[in-house]
Amino acid sequence: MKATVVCGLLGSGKTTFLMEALRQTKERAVVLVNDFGQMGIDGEILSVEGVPTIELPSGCVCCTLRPDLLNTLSRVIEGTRPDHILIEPSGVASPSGVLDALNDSGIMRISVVGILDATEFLDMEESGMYGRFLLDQVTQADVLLVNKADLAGEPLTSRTVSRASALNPGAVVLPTVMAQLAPSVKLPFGTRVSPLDSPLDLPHFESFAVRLPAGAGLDQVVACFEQMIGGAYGDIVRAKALVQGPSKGFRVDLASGRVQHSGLDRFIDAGRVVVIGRNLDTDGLSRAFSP
Ligand SMILES: Nc1nc2c(ncn2[C@@H]2O[C@H](COP(=O)(O)OP(=O)(O)OP(=O)(O)O)[C@@H](O)[C@H]2O)c(=O)[nH]1
Ligand SMILES: [Mg+2]
Repeated sequence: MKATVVCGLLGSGKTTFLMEALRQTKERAVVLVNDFGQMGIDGEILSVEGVPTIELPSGCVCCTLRPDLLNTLSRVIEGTRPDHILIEPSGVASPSGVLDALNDSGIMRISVVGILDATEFLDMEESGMYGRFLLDQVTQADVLLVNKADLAGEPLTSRTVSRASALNPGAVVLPTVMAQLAPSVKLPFGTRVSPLDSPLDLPHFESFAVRLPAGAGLDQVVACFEQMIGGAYGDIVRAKALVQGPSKGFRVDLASGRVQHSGLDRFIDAGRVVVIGRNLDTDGLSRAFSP
């Protein structure tokens, strides 16, 4: 049995990578996903691919949820015995913390995919805003995807690839669009010793989550997310929603400072919105998404 840990900051493209990887694989796979925020969204998006997906409760798998991660792993290992366990920690988990927890799981073959958002990685590093936490995202990866190359453009993507290679000379570093790896790129699997010598400071964000009222439309959610980019409702770094349209569900994302939406080719269980950031105007958000 082997495990892949897919790391990256909020909205960098972790779920996008998993969807493509799951489409390509013929292995018996199970996904463990740990969304930031009280209402999971990624689990439902991933289950569209027909792969068993287990949502870990809200919290961080590298610290407070460590026992939940280990219990879930042992249930999966003893129960369905898949070939491959793919883990998407939340965008505020430290890869070292997750690897440290995996050390106790008995899984010997582990690969870490790190996803960097090419539109913002260099600015973030220069600002020092995430300190050692950001460095950990880069240095623990076996394969680093410098993602969103289409949005960043060639010069910025190349500079980000160079910087990532300098920070982690042992990693395979590749520019990607939609976190898509060529099938010829094989992930390396090996044992990983615990890299944690001292705990990392994790970024702290607030989150707001709400069920959408029946009849809430895609246009309303998109408009509200657009206002967030303009500074409404607080300092928002990530927002995501599942919205039921007349004949199918839609996902709406605010990431990398832009709003995108796409159809899901199926109905969704319950429309919901999750907003992540600082200084959130929760009253304003409640009003914006009320009937
Ligand atoms: N244009 C563009 N959009 C991308 C790319 N990769 C991902 N996205 C979009 O970015 C948004 C966030 O992608 P996700 O895969 O959900 O990101 P994530 O890291 O799983 O997000 P969290 O789990 O919330 O931290 C979605 O709207 C994706 O379609 C890319 O290479 N180019
Ligand atoms: Mg995700």
